[in-house]
Amino acid sequence: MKNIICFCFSIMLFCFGGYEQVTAEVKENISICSTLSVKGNQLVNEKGETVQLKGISTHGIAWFPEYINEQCFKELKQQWGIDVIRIAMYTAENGGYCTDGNREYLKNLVKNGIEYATKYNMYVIIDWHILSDGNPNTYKEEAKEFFDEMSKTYGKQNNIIYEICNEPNGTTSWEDIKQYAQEIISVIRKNDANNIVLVGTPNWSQFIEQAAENPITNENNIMYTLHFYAATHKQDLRDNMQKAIEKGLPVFVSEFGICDASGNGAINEEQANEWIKMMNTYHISYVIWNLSNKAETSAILKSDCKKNNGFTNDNLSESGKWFYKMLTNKEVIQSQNINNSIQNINRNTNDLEISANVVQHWQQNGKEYYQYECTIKNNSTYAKNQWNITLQFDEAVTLVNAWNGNFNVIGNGISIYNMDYNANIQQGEYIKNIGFIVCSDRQIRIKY
Ligand code: IDC
Repeated sequence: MKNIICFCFSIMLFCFGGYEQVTAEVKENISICSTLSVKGNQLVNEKGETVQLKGISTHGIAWFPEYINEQCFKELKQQWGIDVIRIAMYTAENGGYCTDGNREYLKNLVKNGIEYATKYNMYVIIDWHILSDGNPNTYKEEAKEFFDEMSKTYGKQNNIIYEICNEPNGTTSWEDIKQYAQEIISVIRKNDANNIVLVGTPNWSQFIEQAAENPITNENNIMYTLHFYAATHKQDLRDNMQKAIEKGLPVFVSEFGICDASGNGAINEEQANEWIKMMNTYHISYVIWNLSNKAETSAILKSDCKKNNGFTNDNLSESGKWFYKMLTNKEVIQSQNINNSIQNINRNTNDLEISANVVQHWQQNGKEYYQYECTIKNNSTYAKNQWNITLQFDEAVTLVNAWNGNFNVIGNGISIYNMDYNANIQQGEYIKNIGFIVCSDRQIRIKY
Protein backbone atom coordinates (compact mmCIF):
# COMPACT_ATOMS: atom_id res chain seq x y z
CA MET A 1 0.00 0.00 0.00
CA LYS A 2 2.73 2.38 1.03
CA ASN A 3 4.58 1.79 -2.20
CA ILE A 4 1.75 2.63 -4.48
CA ILE A 5 2.54 6.12 -5.54
CA CYS A 6 -0.40 7.74 -7.10
CA PHE A 7 0.13 10.95 -8.97
CA CYS A 8 -3.51 11.53 -9.73
CA PHE A 9 -3.70 14.48 -7.37
CA SER A 10 -0.38 15.97 -8.25
CA ILE A 11 -0.63 19.55 -7.22
CA MET A 12 1.33 22.43 -8.55
CA LEU A 13 1.88 25.29 -6.21
CA PHE A 14 2.15 28.78 -7.40
CA CYS A 15 3.88 31.62 -5.70
CA PHE A 16 2.03 34.90 -5.72
CA GLY A 17 3.80 38.20 -5.62
CA GLY A 18 7.45 39.18 -5.78
CA TYR A 19 10.30 38.04 -3.59
CA GLU A 20 11.00 40.70 -1.09
CA GLN A 21 12.75 40.53 2.22
CA VAL A 22 10.65 41.59 5.15
CA THR A 23 12.97 43.65 7.24
CA ALA A 24 10.60 45.81 9.20
CA GLU A 25 10.28 43.37 12.09
CA VAL A 26 13.94 42.55 12.28
CA LYS A 27 16.33 44.48 14.42
CA GLU A 28 19.50 44.33 12.36
CA ASN A 29 22.98 44.38 13.83
CA ILE A 30 23.35 48.05 13.40
CA SER A 31 23.91 49.07 16.96
CA ILE A 32 27.53 48.48 17.81
CA CYS A 33 28.00 48.27 21.56
CA SER A 34 28.91 51.60 23.07
CA THR A 35 31.45 51.77 25.88
CA LEU A 36 29.52 51.95 29.13
CA SER A 37 30.29 53.79 32.30
CA VAL A 38 28.56 54.88 35.47
CA LYS A 39 27.63 58.52 35.98
CA GLY A 40 26.05 59.22 39.34
CA ASN A 41 23.48 56.46 39.76
CA GLN A 42 23.05 55.91 36.02
CA LEU A 43 24.54 53.61 33.44
CA VAL A 44 25.56 55.73 30.44
CA ASN A 45 26.97 55.29 26.94
CA GLU A 46 29.92 57.03 25.29
CA LYS A 47 27.83 60.14 24.71
CA GLY A 48 26.88 60.26 28.35
CA GLU A 49 23.29 59.26 27.60
CA THR A 50 21.46 57.00 30.02
CA VAL A 51 21.32 53.38 28.92
CA GLN A 52 18.87 50.76 30.10
CA LEU A 53 19.88 47.23 29.12
CA LYS A 54 17.30 44.48 28.87
CA GLY A 55 18.20 40.88 28.59
CA ILE A 56 18.06 37.30 29.64
CA SER A 57 20.12 35.01 31.81
CA THR A 58 20.98 31.47 30.93
CA HIS A 59 20.15 28.84 33.52
CA GLY A 60 23.29 27.26 34.98
CA ILE A 61 25.44 26.46 31.96
CA ALA A 62 26.50 23.13 33.48
CA TRP A 63 22.84 22.04 33.41
CA PHE A 64 21.80 23.64 30.14
CA PRO A 65 24.84 24.11 27.91
CA GLU A 66 22.76 23.62 24.76
CA TYR A 67 21.36 27.15 24.72
CA ILE A 68 24.82 28.58 24.23
CA ASN A 69 24.57 28.45 20.46
CA GLU A 70 24.98 31.13 17.85
CA GLN A 71 21.53 30.91 16.32
CA CYS A 72 19.84 31.19 19.69
CA PHE A 73 21.81 34.30 20.61
CA LYS A 74 21.16 35.81 17.21
CA GLU A 75 17.42 35.30 17.54
CA LEU A 76 17.34 36.75 21.01
CA LYS A 77 18.95 39.85 19.64
CA GLN A 78 17.10 40.15 16.37
CA GLN A 79 13.65 38.83 17.24
CA TRP A 80 13.43 39.64 20.93
CA GLY A 81 15.48 42.81 20.80
CA ILE A 82 17.55 42.04 23.88
CA ASP A 83 20.77 43.95 24.58
CA VAL A 84 22.46 41.71 27.08
CA ILE A 85 22.94 38.02 27.82
CA ARG A 86 23.99 36.81 31.22
CA ILE A 87 26.01 33.63 31.32
CA ALA A 88 25.35 32.00 34.66
CA MET A 89 28.15 29.75 35.82
CA TYR A 90 27.32 28.22 39.19
CA THR A 91 30.31 27.93 41.48
CA ALA A 92 29.05 25.25 43.85
CA GLU A 93 25.90 23.48 42.68
CA ASN A 94 25.95 20.25 40.75
CA GLY A 95 28.71 20.59 38.15
CA GLY A 96 29.82 23.82 39.81
CA TYR A 97 33.07 25.47 38.78
CA CYS A 98 34.59 25.30 42.27
CA THR A 99 33.23 21.89 43.25
CA ASP A 100 32.78 19.01 40.87
CA GLY A 101 32.66 20.85 37.54
CA ASN A 102 35.07 20.53 34.65
CA ARG A 103 36.63 23.99 34.64
CA GLU A 104 37.94 23.97 31.10
CA TYR A 105 34.60 22.83 29.77
CA LEU A 106 32.70 25.50 31.70
CA LYS A 107 35.14 28.22 30.71
CA ASN A 108 34.76 27.20 27.10
CA LEU A 109 31.02 27.57 27.34
CA VAL A 110 31.47 31.03 28.79
CA LYS A 111 33.88 31.88 25.99
CA ASN A 112 31.50 30.61 23.32
CA GLY A 113 28.74 32.68 24.85
CA ILE A 114 30.93 35.77 24.80
CA GLU A 115 31.83 35.10 21.18
CA TYR A 116 28.19 34.80 20.06
CA ALA A 117 27.04 37.78 22.09
CA THR A 118 29.87 39.83 20.63
CA LYS A 119 29.10 38.74 17.09
CA TYR A 120 25.56 40.06 17.45
CA ASN A 121 26.51 43.24 19.28
CA MET A 122 25.17 42.38 22.66
CA TYR A 123 26.59 43.03 26.07
CA VAL A 124 27.47 39.91 27.98
CA ILE A 125 27.51 39.43 31.74
CA ILE A 126 30.02 36.92 33.04
CA ASP A 127 28.16 35.72 36.12
CA TRP A 128 30.11 34.06 38.94
CA HIS A 129 26.98 32.42 40.23
CA ILE A 130 27.54 31.83 43.92
CA LEU A 131 24.48 30.48 45.70
CA SER A 132 24.74 27.51 48.08
CA ASP A 133 28.31 28.60 48.84
CA GLY A 134 26.72 31.62 50.53
CA ASN A 135 29.75 33.82 51.11
CA PRO A 136 31.77 34.87 48.05
CA ASN A 137 34.94 34.58 50.13
CA THR A 138 34.43 30.79 50.19
CA TYR A 139 36.00 30.48 46.74
CA LYS A 140 37.78 33.82 46.55
CA GLU A 141 41.04 32.42 45.18
CA GLU A 142 39.21 30.62 42.38
CA ALA A 143 37.27 33.80 41.62
CA LYS A 144 40.49 35.82 41.38
CA GLU A 145 42.01 33.36 38.97
CA PHE A 146 38.84 33.17 36.89
CA PHE A 147 38.33 36.92 36.59
CA ASP A 148 42.01 37.45 35.93
CA GLU A 149 41.78 35.14 32.93
CA MET A 150 38.48 36.57 31.71
CA SER A 151 39.60 40.17 31.99
CA LYS A 152 42.96 39.38 30.35
CA THR A 153 41.22 37.67 27.46
CA TYR A 154 38.24 40.00 27.00
CA GLY A 155 39.09 43.20 28.84
CA LYS A 156 39.68 45.09 25.60
CA GLN A 157 36.15 44.42 24.38
CA ASN A 158 33.67 47.03 25.49
CA ASN A 159 30.67 44.67 25.74
CA ILE A 160 31.87 42.76 28.81
CA ILE A 161 30.22 43.09 32.22
CA TYR A 162 31.63 41.23 35.20
CA GLU A 163 29.20 40.01 37.85
CA ILE A 164 31.52 38.93 40.60
CA CYS A 165 29.07 37.29 43.03
CA ASN A 166 25.51 36.44 42.12
CA GLU A 167 23.79 36.24 45.49
CA PRO A 168 25.65 36.34 48.78
CA ASN A 169 23.35 34.91 51.44
CA GLY A 170 23.15 33.35 54.90
CA THR A 171 25.27 35.22 57.40
CA THR A 172 27.33 37.03 54.78
CA SER A 173 27.55 40.72 55.66
CA TRP A 174 27.99 43.68 53.36
CA GLU A 175 31.48 44.10 54.87
CA ASP A 176 32.38 40.56 53.75
CA ILE A 177 31.13 41.29 50.27
CA LYS A 178 32.83 44.64 50.08
CA GLN A 179 36.16 43.18 51.07
CA TYR A 180 35.80 40.42 48.50
CA ALA A 181 34.72 42.92 45.84
CA GLN A 182 37.74 45.16 46.44
CA GLU A 183 40.08 42.24 45.87
CA ILE A 184 38.35 40.94 42.76
CA ILE A 185 37.93 44.40 41.26
CA SER A 186 41.63 45.14 41.69
CA VAL A 187 42.43 41.91 39.81
CA ILE A 188 40.05 42.88 37.00
CA ARG A 189 41.26 46.47 36.82
CA LYS A 190 44.84 45.39 36.14
CA ASN A 191 43.58 44.03 32.82
CA ASP A 192 40.48 46.07 32.18
CA ALA A 193 40.29 49.64 33.38
CA ASN A 194 36.74 50.44 32.38
CA ASN A 195 34.14 47.76 31.92
CA ILE A 196 31.26 47.60 34.37
CA VAL A 197 31.53 45.40 37.47
CA LEU A 198 28.36 44.24 39.23
CA VAL A 199 28.54 43.55 42.94
CA GLY A 200 25.98 41.39 44.74
CA THR A 201 24.36 42.51 47.98
CA PRO A 202 23.48 40.58 51.17
CA ASN A 203 20.45 38.32 51.54
CA TRP A 204 20.30 37.03 47.94
CA SER A 205 21.02 40.47 46.51
CA GLN A 206 18.17 42.20 48.24
CA PHE A 207 19.74 44.30 51.01
CA ILE A 208 20.65 46.98 48.55
CA GLU A 209 20.36 49.70 51.21
CA GLN A 210 23.45 48.33 52.95
CA ALA A 211 25.49 49.01 49.81
CA ALA A 212 23.89 52.44 49.50
CA GLU A 213 25.04 53.31 53.03
CA ASN A 214 28.58 52.20 52.43
CA PRO A 215 29.42 51.91 48.74
CA ILE A 216 32.79 51.16 47.18
CA THR A 217 34.34 54.57 46.67
CA ASN A 218 37.81 53.97 45.30
CA GLU A 219 36.76 52.30 42.04
CA ASN A 220 34.91 53.45 38.92
CA ASN A 221 32.08 51.84 37.00
CA ILE A 222 30.73 49.71 39.81
CA MET A 223 27.04 48.86 40.06
CA TYR A 224 25.15 46.97 42.74
CA THR A 225 22.68 44.22 42.08
CA LEU A 226 19.15 43.81 43.27
CA HIS A 227 17.30 40.58 42.49
CA PHE A 228 13.57 40.09 42.76
CA TYR A 229 10.96 37.43 42.07
CA ALA A 230 7.68 39.23 41.58
CA ALA A 231 5.39 36.71 43.30
CA THR A 232 7.53 36.94 46.46
CA HIS A 233 9.14 40.39 46.48
CA LYS A 234 6.75 43.29 46.22
CA GLN A 235 6.34 46.91 47.28
CA ASP A 236 8.71 46.67 50.29
CA LEU A 237 11.63 45.68 48.14
CA ARG A 238 10.67 48.22 45.48
CA ASP A 239 10.70 50.90 48.18
CA ASN A 240 14.16 49.81 49.24
CA MET A 241 15.38 49.93 45.68
CA GLN A 242 13.94 53.38 45.21
CA LYS A 243 15.58 54.67 48.39
CA ALA A 244 18.95 53.25 47.38
CA ILE A 245 18.74 54.80 43.93
CA GLU A 246 17.70 58.12 45.36
CA LYS A 247 20.65 57.95 47.71
CA GLY A 248 22.81 57.78 44.58
CA LEU A 249 23.48 54.05 44.25
CA PRO A 250 23.84 52.69 40.70
CA VAL A 251 21.54 49.65 40.69
CA PHE A 252 21.43 46.84 38.16
CA VAL A 253 18.78 44.08 38.27
CA SER A 254 20.93 41.28 36.93
CA GLU A 255 18.31 38.64 37.76
CA PHE A 256 14.57 38.65 38.23
CA GLY A 257 11.64 36.33 37.76
CA ILE A 258 7.92 36.87 37.61
CA CYS A 259 7.21 33.72 39.63
CA ASP A 260 8.22 33.11 43.26
CA ALA A 261 11.72 33.07 44.69
CA SER A 262 12.08 29.32 44.25
CA GLY A 263 12.13 29.93 40.50
CA ASN A 264 8.82 28.12 40.34
CA GLY A 265 5.23 28.55 41.52
CA ALA A 266 2.52 30.87 40.29
CA ILE A 267 3.32 33.86 38.17
CA ASN A 268 2.36 37.32 39.32
CA GLU A 269 2.09 39.55 36.28
CA GLU A 270 0.56 42.40 38.18
CA GLN A 271 3.58 42.67 40.48
CA ALA A 272 5.93 42.05 37.58
CA ASN A 273 4.42 44.99 35.74
CA GLU A 274 4.83 47.20 38.83
CA TRP A 275 8.50 46.28 38.87
CA ILE A 276 8.92 47.03 35.20
CA LYS A 277 7.23 50.38 35.67
CA MET A 278 9.62 51.36 38.42
CA MET A 279 12.70 50.05 36.62
CA ASN A 280 11.72 52.02 33.53
CA THR A 281 11.20 55.15 35.59
CA TYR A 282 14.73 54.92 36.98
CA HIS A 283 16.30 53.43 33.82
CA ILE A 284 17.32 50.33 35.70
CA SER A 285 18.70 47.56 33.51
CA TYR A 286 17.11 44.16 33.97
CA VAL A 287 17.79 40.54 33.08
CA ILE A 288 15.19 37.80 33.34
CA TRP A 289 15.86 34.32 34.74
CA ASN A 290 16.06 31.89 32.77
CA LEU A 291 16.79 30.61 29.29
CA SER A 292 15.90 26.93 29.57
CA ASN A 293 13.08 24.42 29.23
CA LYS A 294 13.34 23.25 32.83
CA ALA A 295 9.94 22.33 34.26
CA GLU A 296 9.75 25.45 36.43
CA THR A 297 7.77 28.60 35.81
CA SER A 298 10.81 30.88 35.61
CA ALA A 299 12.05 29.02 32.51
CA ILE A 300 11.03 30.92 29.40
CA LEU A 301 10.53 27.74 27.39
CA LYS A 302 7.99 25.01 27.93
CA SER A 303 9.49 21.76 29.11
CA ASP A 304 8.33 19.95 25.98
CA CYS A 305 10.31 22.34 23.79
CA LYS A 306 13.32 20.34 22.68
CA LYS A 307 14.72 23.03 20.39
CA ASN A 308 17.75 25.12 21.26
CA ASN A 309 16.81 27.88 18.85
CA GLY A 310 14.11 28.68 16.32
CA PHE A 311 11.59 29.15 19.08
CA THR A 312 8.00 29.81 18.11
CA ASN A 313 5.23 31.13 20.26
CA ASP A 314 4.08 27.62 21.08
CA ASN A 315 7.46 26.92 22.65
CA LEU A 316 7.18 29.75 25.17
CA SER A 317 6.10 29.31 28.76
CA GLU A 318 3.92 31.89 30.45
CA SER A 319 7.10 33.70 31.58
CA GLY A 320 8.50 33.55 28.05
CA LYS A 321 5.35 34.97 26.50
CA TRP A 322 5.14 37.73 29.06
CA PHE A 323 8.77 38.70 28.51
CA TYR A 324 8.56 38.57 24.73
CA LYS A 325 5.51 40.77 24.76
CA MET A 326 7.05 43.14 27.25
CA LEU A 327 10.14 43.57 25.09
CA THR A 328 8.51 43.78 21.69
CA ASN A 329 4.93 44.80 22.35
CA LYS A 330 3.90 41.90 20.13
CA GLU A 331 1.78 38.93 21.06
CA VAL A 332 3.48 36.42 18.82
CA ILE A 333 7.10 35.80 17.88
CA GLN A 334 7.80 37.22 14.47
CA SER A 335 9.81 34.97 12.22
CA GLN A 336 12.87 36.67 10.85
CA ASN A 337 13.94 37.16 7.26
CA ILE A 338 10.84 35.53 5.98
CA ASN A 339 9.63 36.38 2.57
CA ASN A 340 5.99 37.25 3.00
CA SER A 341 5.12 36.03 -0.44
CA ILE A 342 6.14 32.49 0.42
CA GLN A 343 4.73 32.45 3.89
CA ASN A 344 1.24 31.70 2.84
CA ILE A 345 0.96 29.92 -0.42
CA ASN A 346 -2.59 28.99 -1.06
CA ARG A 347 -3.40 27.06 -4.15
CA ASN A 348 -6.91 25.98 -4.70
CA THR A 349 -7.15 23.44 -7.47
CA ASN A 350 -10.84 22.75 -6.96
CA ASP A 351 -9.58 19.47 -5.70
CA LEU A 352 -7.01 19.90 -2.95
CA GLU A 353 -6.17 23.19 -1.38
CA ILE A 354 -2.58 23.40 -0.25
CA SER A 355 -1.05 25.92 2.05
CA ALA A 356 2.69 25.86 2.64
CA ASN A 357 4.05 28.19 5.31
CA VAL A 358 7.58 29.05 6.17
CA VAL A 359 7.54 28.92 9.95
CA GLN A 360 11.27 29.38 10.46
CA HIS A 361 14.13 30.62 8.35
CA TRP A 362 17.69 30.76 9.59
CA GLN A 363 21.29 30.62 8.47
CA GLN A 364 23.77 28.07 9.69
CA ASN A 365 27.25 27.31 8.44
CA GLY A 366 26.74 29.51 5.41
CA LYS A 367 23.53 27.76 4.34
CA GLU A 368 19.93 28.90 4.34
CA TYR A 369 17.50 26.73 6.27
CA TYR A 370 13.73 26.81 5.94
CA GLN A 371 11.13 25.00 7.94
CA TYR A 372 7.81 24.56 6.14
CA GLU A 373 4.49 23.45 7.54
CA CYS A 374 1.80 22.37 5.11
CA THR A 375 -1.93 21.89 5.32
CA ILE A 376 -3.94 20.03 2.71
CA LYS A 377 -7.67 20.49 2.43
CA ASN A 378 -10.01 18.32 0.43
CA ASN A 379 -12.17 20.69 -1.61
CA SER A 380 -13.57 18.01 -3.89
CA THR A 381 -17.01 16.46 -3.68
CA TYR A 382 -15.74 13.08 -2.51
CA ALA A 383 -13.47 11.56 0.12
CA LYS A 384 -9.80 10.97 -0.81
CA ASN A 385 -7.95 7.89 0.29
CA GLN A 386 -4.54 8.98 -0.89
CA TRP A 387 -2.76 12.16 -1.89
CA ASN A 388 0.46 13.40 -3.42
CA ILE A 389 1.78 16.90 -3.88
CA THR A 390 4.89 18.42 -5.43
CA LEU A 391 6.59 21.63 -4.40
CA GLN A 392 9.02 23.07 -6.91
CA PHE A 393 11.80 25.37 -5.64
CA ASP A 394 13.88 27.79 -7.66
CA GLU A 395 17.15 26.34 -6.30
CA ALA A 396 18.38 22.88 -5.46
CA VAL A 397 17.45 21.91 -1.93
CA THR A 398 18.59 19.27 0.50
CA LEU A 399 15.98 17.70 2.73
CA VAL A 400 17.18 17.91 6.32
CA ASN A 401 14.17 16.64 8.20
CA ALA A 402 10.55 15.80 7.45
CA TRP A 403 7.46 14.52 9.19
CA ASN A 404 3.96 13.20 8.52
CA GLY A 405 4.56 12.26 4.88
CA ASN A 406 6.75 10.26 2.51
CA PHE A 407 9.21 12.68 0.97
CA ASN A 408 11.35 12.49 -2.16
CA VAL A 409 13.67 15.12 -3.57
CA ILE A 410 13.47 15.14 -7.36
CA GLY A 411 15.54 17.82 -9.05
CA ASN A 412 14.63 21.14 -7.45
CA GLY A 413 11.35 19.76 -6.21
CA ILE A 414 10.04 17.83 -3.29
CA SER A 415 7.23 15.37 -3.67
CA ILE A 416 5.24 14.36 -0.65
CA TYR A 417 2.78 11.54 -0.47
CA ASN A 418 0.67 10.37 2.38
CA MET A 419 1.52 8.12 5.25
CA ASP A 420 -0.96 5.33 5.94
CA TYR A 421 -2.32 7.20 8.92
CA ASN A 422 -3.07 10.44 7.08
CA ALA A 423 -4.09 9.03 3.70
CA ASN A 424 -7.81 9.66 4.14
CA ILE A 425 -9.23 13.14 3.88
CA GLN A 426 -12.96 13.44 4.06
CA GLN A 427 -14.76 15.92 1.87
CA GLY A 428 -14.28 19.43 3.22
CA GLU A 429 -11.74 18.21 5.82
CA TYR A 430 -8.04 18.88 6.02
CA ILE A 431 -4.83 17.38 7.36
CA LYS A 432 -2.25 19.50 9.06
CA ASN A 433 1.29 19.32 10.39
CA ILE A 434 2.97 17.98 7.30
CA GLY A 435 6.35 19.54 7.76
CA PHE A 436 9.89 19.55 6.53
CA ILE A 437 13.17 21.40 6.78
CA VAL A 438 15.24 22.05 3.69
CA CYS A 439 18.56 23.79 3.28
CA SER A 440 20.15 25.41 0.30
CA ASP A 441 23.27 27.38 -0.59
CA ARG A 442 21.11 30.37 -1.37
CA GLN A 443 17.77 31.82 -0.40
CA ILE A 444 14.97 29.87 -1.99
CA ARG A 445 11.34 30.23 -2.83
CA ILE A 446 8.72 27.88 -4.10
CA LYS A 447 8.26 28.44 -7.82
CA TYR A 448 5.10 26.41 -8.15
C1 IDC B 1 17.42 28.14 40.66
C2 IDC B 1 16.96 27.43 39.42
C3 IDC B 1 16.67 26.00 39.74
C4 IDC B 1 17.90 25.37 40.37
C5 IDC B 1 18.33 26.17 41.57
C6 IDC B 1 19.63 25.64 42.14
O1 IDC B 1 15.85 28.09 38.89
O2 IDC B 1 16.31 25.29 38.58
O3 IDC B 1 17.60 24.06 40.76
O4 IDC B 1 18.53 27.52 41.22
O5 IDC B 1 19.75 25.98 43.45
C7 IDC B 1 18.03 32.80 42.61
C8 IDC B 1 19.31 32.26 42.09
C9 IDC B 1 19.10 31.25 41.01
C10 IDC B 1 17.90 30.39 41.30
C11 IDC B 1 16.66 31.29 41.27
C12 IDC B 1 15.36 30.54 41.50
O6 IDC B 1 20.20 33.25 41.67
O7 IDC B 1 20.25 30.45 40.91
O8 IDC B 1 17.78 29.44 40.28
N1 IDC B 1 16.82 32.33 42.28
O9 IDC B 1 15.36 29.92 42.76
N2 IDC B 1 17.86 33.79 43.45
C13 IDC B 1 16.56 33.94 43.71
C14 IDC B 1 15.88 33.00 42.97
